[in-house]
Formats: sequence, structure tokens, C-alpha cells
Amino acid sequence: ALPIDEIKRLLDLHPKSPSIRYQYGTAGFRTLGKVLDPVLFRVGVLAGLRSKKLDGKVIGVMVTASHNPEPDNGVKLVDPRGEMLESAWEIHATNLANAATTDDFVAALEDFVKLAKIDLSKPARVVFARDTRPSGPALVASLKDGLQAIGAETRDGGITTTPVLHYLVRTMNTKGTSASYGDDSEEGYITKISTAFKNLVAGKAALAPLTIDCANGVGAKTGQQFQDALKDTLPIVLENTNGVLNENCGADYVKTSQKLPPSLETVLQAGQRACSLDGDADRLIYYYLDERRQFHMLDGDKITALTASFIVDLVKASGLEQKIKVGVVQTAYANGSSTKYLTERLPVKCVSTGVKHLHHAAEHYDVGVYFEANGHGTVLFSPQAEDTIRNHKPSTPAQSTTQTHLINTIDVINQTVGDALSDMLLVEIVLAHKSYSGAEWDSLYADLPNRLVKVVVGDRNAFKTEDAERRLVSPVGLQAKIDELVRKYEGGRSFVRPSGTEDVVRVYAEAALRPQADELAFRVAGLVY
Ligand code: 16G
Ligand code: ZN
Repeated sequence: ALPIDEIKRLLDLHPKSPSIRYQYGTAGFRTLGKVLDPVLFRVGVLAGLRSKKLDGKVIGVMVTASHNPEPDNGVKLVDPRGEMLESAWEIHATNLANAATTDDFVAALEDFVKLAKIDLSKPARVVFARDTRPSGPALVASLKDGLQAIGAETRDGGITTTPVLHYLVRTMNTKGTSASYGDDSEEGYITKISTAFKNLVAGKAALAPLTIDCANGVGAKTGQQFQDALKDTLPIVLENTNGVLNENCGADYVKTSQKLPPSLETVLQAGQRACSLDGDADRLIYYYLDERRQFHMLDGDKITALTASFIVDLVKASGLEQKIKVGVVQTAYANGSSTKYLTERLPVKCVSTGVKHLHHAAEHYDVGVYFEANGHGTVLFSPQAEDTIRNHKPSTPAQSTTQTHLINTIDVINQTVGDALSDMLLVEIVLAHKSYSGAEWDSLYADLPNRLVKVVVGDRNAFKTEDAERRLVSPVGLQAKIDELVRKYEGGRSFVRPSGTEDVVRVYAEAALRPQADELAFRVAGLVY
């Protein structure tokens, strides 16, 4: 049975204000850090139950609010293979978080245990970590109370990136099995990835220094570990390592404002490439300054184009073309030029925004490359594809070399979730192999000018979409008006969707020319408002 008395005693230390309603959304619970204390306790209990439900497999809990401002915080659960929490449980997380009183919570818990058929005699194992936010330590203390209340065996991953936490979950669950994903420690993570990186760039021309904007977040810490591990291979310069989190810097700032972080203006030289991480280091945006110090952004779509073609080339050169099919997953936010470029070369699927949709769709390919335009993404190798690659008998020395490259590529990539630093190293590998500068990479295709605006509306739930969020079905009649507007713009495309993380509706527009893209976005926003 549930340890009711212990749960009640500890829960009373974390009372919930009746006026706040929490919601487990696309990125878990996310709001002001100072109102999250009761949520963390309840998430601790839920994580324990999730582990029991899965026969004692390790569940992850990450305390972060990613690219949000410093006062925000959040929490999300990670399932045993390092993937997002099964969506059917999101509603239970929301219910438990909102139970008003101690008695309500215990009643909700008992109902849930019955409904989900959870065997309480099973063990519970949970690993947790947090980013650098000031509200983190107190929230972790609340989480630990929740884990104690349900009797979970815990491991504190400390202060680390979201992708490292995902890696820990996967490695703890596969330890000592044939599916082992590496050593279950942060050092294991750094060693696995940096070793594969070194193997892949061995013999290539010396790499030019790479500047990383760490968003003043936890990526600075992991970035430094890579800096040390790669000191003889890739000179890394870390910027924005301890100022205000995500303020005027970071991947979200760069992608949204389409600008260089002001703090890099004096640091970055013409022709030099650099990249920005977000606050928990699971998003990556590259850029460079041309000779005239003009800023050029290389976003998630450009990363897809670069890395997918690299993998396709390796597969071909290894003689595996018939056995392994590479495909790409994008969302409606993918630049139209990237979709055109990729569709001419590979199967491309468009899905709704949010990692769980992309990840799931990517699993349907032998090798699935997915990046959101905002820079979150990774590459997934199906278990069969991995076996095929590892067991392939090359018929020439050249095939043998590329096969080894493919195997190392698998090890550089964090397949559990988008990982800015691992993705960054993958990009560096491709640039080294192709001898590309930022400009050459950029010239794979030319981005269509685009604009994203947010609109505050009375009720964002009135906006319902279909066709991977590319068309509105409600409010009735609005899509027809958007279509009519879009037809007036050369190369025009626009869509409207409710945000999953903010109380707004987002409008995206692109067109052949910059002023037209801006105008279309604002005119569509005018229709929505
Ligand atoms: C979350 C998603 C991200 C998505 C973004 C869209 C995860 C882990 N993260 O940050 O993939 O791009 O939401 O936000 O799924 P929006 O719904 O507010 O536009
Ligand atoms: Zn993030």
C-alpha cells in the first residue's frame, strides 16, 4: 500500500496555493520558479510511481526552464530510454499537481495507482539534475521530499545539462546489457563523445577556434569539460559563462531576433564561425560574420541539411545504400528553402511542433535526422541500422574507412534527445570533412526571409490546427482569409498556431523578399487579433 502517513507528513511541508493552476505542457511544468515548490514534491512522487510502473527502471527528472528568463523554472520527466515522458501520463501529472489539499492529493494518488495498475511492491529508482537557476536548489529539495515520500532510491546528477541527464537515464538502464549506451557518468558522456570526435577529425587540417555563447547557463560547465577533453583537437572559446541567464544571448535570442548576441560583437572576427546554446544546452544555432561583418545565421534547418547529407554520403560510400534509408523530419517552422532543398534529396516528413512528435517520426526511418528550426534536434539510428552498420563486411579499404566513420558518428551523437554540444561536434566534423567555411555551409541553399510574431488573444484554445499545424480549422473561416492574403505574396507562406508554452498565438510568415515577409506576418497577425 502507499505510505500515506509519510506522504501526508512531507506533503504538508509543500502546500499549494489554491489560486494557481499548473499544466504539464510540451516542456513539462514551466512557470515562475517561486511558485513551483508544491509541483516539485508531487513530481517526485509521480516519478517514483512511473519507475514502479516500469518495473523499477530508472526515471529521470530534470529541473530547468531552458531558454526562459532566469526567474522561471520548470520540471520534466524522462522515460527509461532517455525519451520524453509517455504523453498519456501528462494528464496525470497535471491532476496530481493541481490537487488542492493534502486529502485531495492522497485521494488522487490512490485513484491513479488503481487506474494505472501500479504494483507498489516494485522498486523505484530516479535520477535527477538541475540547471544553474537560483531557484534550483530549493526546488530540488522539494523534489527529494517527494522521492523520499514514495520511497524511491535516488541519484543526484547535480548541476548539468538536460541532454546529460537524458544520457544518464539511458546508460543507467542499459548498464551491463548488450544495449549498453556507455558509462553511466558525466565523465563517461564526455569521454564517449570526445573520443569519437577525435577519431573522426584525425588527419584533417587543424580546426579553427570555435566560439561558444553559453547563454550564461549550464552549457558553460559541460562546454568546459569538452574544452579540456579536446584541447589538442578543437580550440574552444567559451563566452557568456556566468552573467544573467539567457539575457541578450543564447540560441533562442539569436534565432528569434536574427542577430548576433551583443556581447560577441567585439569578440568575433569577420569570417569566423560561432554558435549559441540555450540555457540547458539542448538547442544549438550557428552563425558567422562575413567580410563586411554582416551576420549570417545557420539554424536547425541548415544543421539538418549539413548533417543529413554527410550521413547519406557515408552510407553510400560504405556500400550500405540499399540497406539503410536516411530520412528527415521537420516542422512547419522549417524554412521553405530548406524543405525544397531536402525534398529533392531525401524523404522529408512534416510533424507538429515539439520534440516528442519529431522524435517519434524520426524513429520510423533507418536513420532519422530531425531538427527544429530553433536548433533542437538529433539523429536517430534504428537498432537494426546500427547492427547493419557495425556488422557490415566492407569490400574495399575505402568502404572500411567510411564504415568506421559511421560507427564513430553514431557515438558522437546523443540519440536520447537534442544535445547542443554533441550536435555542435557533429557539425564541426562535417565542416572538417568537407573543408567548409561558414559561408560555404550557408550556401547550400538561401533562406527565405521570414518573420515570427506572437499575438495575445482572448482564448488561444479557440485556435485549432490540422496538417501538422500548417492549417487552421478553427476559428472557422480564418484559414480562407489567410490563404487569400498569402496568394498576394511571391513565395509567400504563413501559418497560425497556438503556443504550447506561452499564452499566445504564434504567426509565422515567409516570402521572397524581407519587407514582404514582415508585411505578411503583420497582416496575418491582424486577422488573428
Ligand atoms: C518546447 C519544445 C520545443 C518547441 C517549443 C515550441 C520540447 C522538449 N520542447 O520548448 O521542441 O519548439 O516548445 O514552443 O518538446 P511553442 O509551442 O510555445 O511555440
Ligand atoms: Zn532547452
